[in-house]
Amino acid sequence: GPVGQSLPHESALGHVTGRSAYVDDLPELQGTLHAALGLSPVAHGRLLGIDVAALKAQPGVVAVFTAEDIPGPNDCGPIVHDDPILAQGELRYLGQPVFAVVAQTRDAARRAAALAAKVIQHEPLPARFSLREAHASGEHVVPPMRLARSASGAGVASAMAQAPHRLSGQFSLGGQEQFYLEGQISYAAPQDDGGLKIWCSTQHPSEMQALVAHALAWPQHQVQVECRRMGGGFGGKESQSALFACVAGLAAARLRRPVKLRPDRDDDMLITGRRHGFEFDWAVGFDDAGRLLALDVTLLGHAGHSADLSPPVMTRALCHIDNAYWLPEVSLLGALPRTHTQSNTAFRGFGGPQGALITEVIIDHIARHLQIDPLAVRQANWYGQDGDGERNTTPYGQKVVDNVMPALAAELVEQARYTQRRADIATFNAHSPVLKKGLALTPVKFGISFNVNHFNQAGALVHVYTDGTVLVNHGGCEMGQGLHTKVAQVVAHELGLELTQVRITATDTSKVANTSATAASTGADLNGKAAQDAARKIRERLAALVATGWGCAAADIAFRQGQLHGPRGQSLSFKDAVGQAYLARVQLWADGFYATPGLHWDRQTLNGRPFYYFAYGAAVSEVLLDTLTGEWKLLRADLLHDVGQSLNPALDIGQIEGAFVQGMGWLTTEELVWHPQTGKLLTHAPSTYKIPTANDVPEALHTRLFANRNVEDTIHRSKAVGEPPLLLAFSVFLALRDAVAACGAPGCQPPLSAPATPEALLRAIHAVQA
Ligand code: MTE
Ligand code: LUZ
Ligand code: MOS
Repeated sequence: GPVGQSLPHESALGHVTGRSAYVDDLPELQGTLHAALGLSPVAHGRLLGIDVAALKAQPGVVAVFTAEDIPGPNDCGPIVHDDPILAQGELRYLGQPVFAVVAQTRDAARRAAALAAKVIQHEPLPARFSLREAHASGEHVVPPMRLARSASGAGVASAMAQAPHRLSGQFSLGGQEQFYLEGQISYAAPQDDGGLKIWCSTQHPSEMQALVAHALAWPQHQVQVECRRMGGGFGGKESQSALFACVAGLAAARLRRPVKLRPDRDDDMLITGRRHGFEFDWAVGFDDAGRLLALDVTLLGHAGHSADLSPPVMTRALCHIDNAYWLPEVSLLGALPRTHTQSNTAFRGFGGPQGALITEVIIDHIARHLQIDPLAVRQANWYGQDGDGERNTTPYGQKVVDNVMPALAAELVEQARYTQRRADIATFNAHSPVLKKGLALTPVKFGISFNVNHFNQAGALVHVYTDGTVLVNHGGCEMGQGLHTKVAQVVAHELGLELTQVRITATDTSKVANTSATAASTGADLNGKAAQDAARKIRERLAALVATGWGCAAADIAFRQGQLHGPRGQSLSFKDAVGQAYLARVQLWADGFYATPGLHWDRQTLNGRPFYYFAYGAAVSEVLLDTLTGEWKLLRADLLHDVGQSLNPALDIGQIEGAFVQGMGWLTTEELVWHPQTGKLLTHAPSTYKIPTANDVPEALHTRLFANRNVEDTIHRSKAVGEPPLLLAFSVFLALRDAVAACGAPGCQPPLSAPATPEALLRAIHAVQA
């Protein structure tokens, strides 16, 4: 059957021919108006008034909306309700939407909105941009969180004091812009019965429905949200599509005209948040083999002006500090300082990459201090196997029951010829004063499930028509990752059909209700199971009907290659079975539901089983660094990643390679710069913010799937793939640190922060050469 095959993405042809329609490609309804947002010109201020009359006098302007025009609560925040749709009373960051202009054309709306600095009357207030300063003054979006565990019972301080070696330091890690190719967009159209339909580029249609209804003070059943596909989300459309949906919805409802809101790239980047940058203070105690005896880390995550998803992001960071390692004594403080900047949000990995990276950086310090290969330190610290007593319990109390990390890493060491290349690089560096090479192997262990328990549910609808063709609708959103293809494969498999017999339709709140965000990499796990549940109901009904005729048990009927097969060689086409079922008045459509079993989580103590299972991986990267310019090249990368039993190897390899390159961008070229006085984000376009391009993909990129099968009963024993491989890019960052270290004396510690831009690399090179 189609499950496990490398079938093409359902929209592959549409994507390459340009036929795939995104929201802005939909034919515009007659009378469509266009909205644009007027943005705060200051990072912090008292909002005294808006010269609405001046805006209304601009050519083409039809209406202007401010916070006062919102009938319901002025809030589009996902968890803590502290996110105004339009500024009210206070200006909280430079770029915050303050008013919306609706005009005959997008150009007219944008020209009027560009008068923001002139029409917004305000009194400036002192602004805060520094994470450390905000933390020191106790300004947090939610109270700090603590996670501590002491296997000995004596506590981290005592383990630290007794450790044979100690190191401590600070580490600074930048944020990252999602840079979805299709920007934020919402198109809202009033319906004849007083309802509203919104086409929205979002990972979370149900949340958009709820928040628009909330802002309009309407019942939810009056708002319908649809998303056929996104041109990328990467977490940026999990919560932050809401402001655009609410403004378009408000304008359409008030004007009774269709209204489209599509900010341009610069405004999108000035308005929305991104991956949290972090600052770390760390201290570690270890033995002669580099075993981690005590770890104490303070994590400051850059929340920005509001909470948004920062609390669960920090929770995931704290729950990934361990990465693949047994940490007997650990004490963590996670704080989310509030600053006058964009509110940071979900981005592929959701805090997990930030938490795991600090431990990998600490391990690199330990190895250089002891002058042993960092790989040996990693190997000395792997979690144990099931049955190894406490050595496989995470700091948050979950058991690691399927630790394939040692075996996976060993396989990669062989495949990448790590040991040989380590020796070759040492020889190369000894004879090359200007060009230096670096090598690193880093592991990934990533927990799969939303760490907010109730989000781990999904629903689906499967319709079988009288000609035997199948239409599927489910709660997950397609953002390029191939979710619809995987769900269609699952349904085709259950019914014994070819993939071409199964179509998937747009995600739509009027079909499947109360869905979760397509996020936390759980799309196929959750919606695949829900769709399987629905397809099985139909299969069982068909089997029961046909079994009666054949005088056999329903369970003895197999669905294969478009046929139903009986135990005595009988067969009937799926289409004919469906025809008979219709005439016999058997229901040919069904709903399906799934809730991940076995999860429990105590949000106060940060203890429990937040994850259904773990996904594993490892990467080896080799870089060549020009120590005079700080320029470098990734020469070769070997990726070995665990997707369990793959639903679709081609899609999974695409996700692994895409995530690796995206992670490499985060840690090397993508640098966010805010003006130190005004707080204006200066890097708000591709001209100043450098994402990776095809040229950055190494010529030698070897990606393999680790032969494994999920120990948990996931959909066809597969594992989630969306986020975990982003962490494979740690190997690039640490290979660069390795190359810089080759410029100094043995045991030197390059002071390399992330992103490792050429400037940062040069600074680190000069520091170790001094
Ligand atoms: N792949 C593409 N092409 N585009 C995206 O926006 N988002 C990533 C990942 N892969 C993304 C992607 C993120 S952040 C997540 S959480 C998962 O896809 C979500 O989809 P899934 O749960 O179906 O894997
Ligand atoms: N938790 C999580 C979440 O682990 N991943 C997510 O994407 C998420 N989103 C919202 C709330 N909790
Ligand atoms: Mo992905 S950050 O969970 O949308």
